[in-house]
Amino acid sequence: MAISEFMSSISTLKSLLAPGQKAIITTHFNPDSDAIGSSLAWFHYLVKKGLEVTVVVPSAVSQNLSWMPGAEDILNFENPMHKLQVEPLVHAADWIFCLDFSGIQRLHSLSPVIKHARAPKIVIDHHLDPEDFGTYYYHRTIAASTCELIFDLIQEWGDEDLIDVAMGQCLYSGIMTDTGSFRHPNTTAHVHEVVAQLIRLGVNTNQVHRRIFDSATIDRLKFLGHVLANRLEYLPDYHLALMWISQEDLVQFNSQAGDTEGVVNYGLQLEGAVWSILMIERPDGIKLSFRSIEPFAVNGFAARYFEGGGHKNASGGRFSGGTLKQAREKLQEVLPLYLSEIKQVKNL
Ligand SMILES: [Mn+2]
Repeated sequence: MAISEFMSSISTLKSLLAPGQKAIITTHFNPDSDAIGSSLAWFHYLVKKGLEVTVVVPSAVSQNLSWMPGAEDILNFENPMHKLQVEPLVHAADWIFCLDFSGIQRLHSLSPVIKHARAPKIVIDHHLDPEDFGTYYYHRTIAASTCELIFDLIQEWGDEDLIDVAMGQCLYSGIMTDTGSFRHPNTTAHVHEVVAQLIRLGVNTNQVHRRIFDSATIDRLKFLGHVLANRLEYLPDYHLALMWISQEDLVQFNSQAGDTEGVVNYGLQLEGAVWSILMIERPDGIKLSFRSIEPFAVNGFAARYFEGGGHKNASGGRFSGGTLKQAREKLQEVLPLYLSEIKQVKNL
């Protein structure tokens, strides 16, 4: 599908949305600030348009995002009490909005429920290579965040006046985090223009920043200290910062949802590092995060060797074939294949 087709189909959607209709908004597993921020901003927008809206997430909302207006009503599919409500709601829905993910598998155990629903699905997202599971697409990989897209879409539909401070706080959250607080290469002039409008609207950006980033528990800070002191290694030949976290580490530091968020970025602070990899041992396998600096792309590496993918400079992956040690061995095996590509970056 070409982007132009995505764009034309979404413009017809506005006239089809009507008061009294039922809508579900869903987003990816382990939802981050962009996932929750975009879902809640869109939730408030649709409620203002008179729709009956429910936000459903495949796994828990982390503590530092729970202040967002509307977060208290989000249904978590991993919560047995919530799970019972989800299927009838999805069944009754007129619309299903899929935000901040491009592959249906990112819904994990919620994916069959959404996949088999009869309602048209509207994908609003900025990840690469969207799968063909939606009816309508508002998809731009140039966008730094889905929150930016939500702002653009509301503006395109002429409803900018409906954006209030509560929605602005949600939107700012996702824009701020998905741009790494406005330092990643995806931080375009447009990003700053959108943020300028949110500030004019009255969004207290300093407060949003503190709520999201300065909300660590003592366990989380000690956990971070432990990872940096004992689980970080630099491989100078490959300009690679490598970190790993075992199940034991997670238990020892009482790690909560969201505690490992952003840890991988520390690797890029090393002078000379071109990329950073974090491996986390989860009950269902080894989860990997990849970060890189321009122009080295990690999404191809993640896709080829670790069942993953994502953005050019920020990707995810998994290793389902064994232990943390085996994942490291696999990495050591494939690294030499990338040597010339890595060296090229350093020459620039
Ligand atoms: Mn995002």
